[in-house]
Amino acid sequence: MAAVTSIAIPSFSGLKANAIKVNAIAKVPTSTSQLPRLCVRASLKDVGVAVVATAASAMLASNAMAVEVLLGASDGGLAFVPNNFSVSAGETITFKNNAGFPHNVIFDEDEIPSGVDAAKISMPEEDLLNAPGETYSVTLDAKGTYKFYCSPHAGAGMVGQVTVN
Ligand SMILES: [Cu+2]
Repeated sequence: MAAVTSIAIPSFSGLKANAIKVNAIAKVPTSTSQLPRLCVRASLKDVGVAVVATAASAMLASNAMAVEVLLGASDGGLAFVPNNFSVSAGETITFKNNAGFPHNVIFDEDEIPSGVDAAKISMPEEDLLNAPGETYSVTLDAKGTYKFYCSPHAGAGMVGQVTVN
């Protein structure tokens, strides 16, 4: 059977026996080829891994300019660990609760470089770090030697010193 049907339509002009041929496709193919599925999920997964890797790198980079001081020695001693260290001006010092808390960090107003406000770099006197892993961070900009202590344990020798270069 022919796939194409020709229909002759008589012209209405009457003078010429023109015929208009209309070609009609008798059978339209209905089977459309399957479109290939794109691996969108796989692509997104790769991008996600890349983003996580970038964030991890950024964290490592920022940690390079920071010093961590433990509040309370792991053996239970009431001390800053380390209790005498140096940092660069603008470097972040993070005091982290480790053992024997509550602790706090108070800079001695008579033992810091002149012009530095002890209240601005110390924790508020009434505040204490009570929970494990709790932190207090401070950044010192003026070069010199700073002495600090923990109010509850200063009498037990929980004092420290930092030199800003
Ligand atoms: Cu303490």
